[in-house]
Amino acid sequence: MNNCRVCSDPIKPFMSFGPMPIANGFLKEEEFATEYFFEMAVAFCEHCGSFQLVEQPNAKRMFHENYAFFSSLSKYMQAHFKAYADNVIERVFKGRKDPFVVELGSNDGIMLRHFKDAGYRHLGIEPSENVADVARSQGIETLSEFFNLDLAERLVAKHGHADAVICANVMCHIPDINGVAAGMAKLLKSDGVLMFEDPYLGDMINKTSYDQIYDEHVFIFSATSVSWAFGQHGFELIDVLPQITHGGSMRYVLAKKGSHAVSSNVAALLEKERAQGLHQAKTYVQFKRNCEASREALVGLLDKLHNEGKRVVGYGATSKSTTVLNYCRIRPEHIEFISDTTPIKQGKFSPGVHIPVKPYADFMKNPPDYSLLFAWNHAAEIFEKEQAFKAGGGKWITFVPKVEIIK
Ligand code: JHZ
Ligand code: SAH
Ligand code: ZN
Repeated sequence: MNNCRVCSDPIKPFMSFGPMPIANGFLKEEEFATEYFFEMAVAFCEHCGSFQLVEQPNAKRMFHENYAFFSSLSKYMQAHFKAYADNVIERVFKGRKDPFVVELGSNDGIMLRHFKDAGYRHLGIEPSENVADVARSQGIETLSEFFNLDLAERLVAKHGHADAVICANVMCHIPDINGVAAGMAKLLKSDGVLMFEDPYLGDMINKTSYDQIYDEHVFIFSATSVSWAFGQHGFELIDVLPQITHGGSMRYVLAKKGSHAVSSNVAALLEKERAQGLHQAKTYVQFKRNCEASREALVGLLDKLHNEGKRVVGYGATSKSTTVLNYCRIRPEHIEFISDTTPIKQGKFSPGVHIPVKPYADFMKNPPDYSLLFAWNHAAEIFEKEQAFKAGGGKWITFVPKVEIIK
């Protein structure tokens, strides 16, 4: 029996994606034999509305000195995090004397650099040493530790309380959400603000974007579940701001109960989630069916192209692609290689199914007939860059919201 990480009620999985490797565990041939797998099953808690993995691998297996995801590789995400930093400065810092901001999962400093450049007191908490080193080399204050209640207490003793705690694509990675929320309550000033954004459950359900589910994403949040989880620790949701990043995200703004005015956006979103049925088990039964249909369509298309002798290459060795490749059991005969701009992924093999990952230059040199867009969340940026591929007769395949060859 498993219990909900938020409210402790018993939970049971409604679906399993099968054995999964570490999503960012790109590996060498000699490491194939000892590759780690876990059973990737998901559950929905009807009591508090949280969507979560049943089992998550240990954090140190995922986040370490060879972490493969570097935030700053997307130009669009750079612009997004400049706007996020501006939003924090405008909303929280105005009228405060010498404000202090802490960011969890600050990675290579993509957001924190704007606070540093503007001369604000800042601190990044980033356990993956290699990405943290990139930030440190640019003068961005960064501590390589996992955030938890104990660290929150040490931070207060050393730096005092924070005016703002911010994160993006981090909160949904941490299994001990009650420890983190208690840590936030310790770390923030009584009128401090917590802002975080993560892939949004409503979008994942609408788009059947099941590839948001992988080892790192222990939760897929909704306003309902965030409000429940943080409500237990004296917080209330004071605003919600939808984002288009990562295929549909939500930025949650929280503060200690009664300290800030609550926007009408909150009640409106909670109502919208009920109307969408995010609180009902039957929504997830349908989601499972949609995932199965998506898998069948993608495998059918790749088999057909393979039989026709077409060359297919994957675009973007994303974390998400690990779920798609392993759940659909896609093999190297379907996809020649995956093109990716991240040096640490290149020359290695994709987790589980072992498709070679090659530098972007290889895609340019010998463009395939079809390119399977694993980085579909970056489609606008990629299509702008790849006009020559299309002009030369190349075709894009996507699988979100449905499997299709893009006309
Ligand atoms: P991208 C990661 O997810 C992991 P991933 C993590 N769990 C999370 O939540 C989000 O990030 C924030 C490459 N690329 O952003 C670079 C190109 O090759 O979709 C990356 O390897 N060419 C923390 O891994 C990958 O694609 C390009 O033009 O799913 C993109 O990964 C562009 C734009 C990207 O995140
Ligand atoms: N915020 C960036 C990076 C997201 S990647 C962006 O949106 O692009 C997720 C990051 O969270 C990783 O760099 C990982 O090392 C970090 N992380 C994981 N667990 C953490 C924890 N308990 N505390 C702080 N950071 C954590
Ligand atoms: Zn629960």
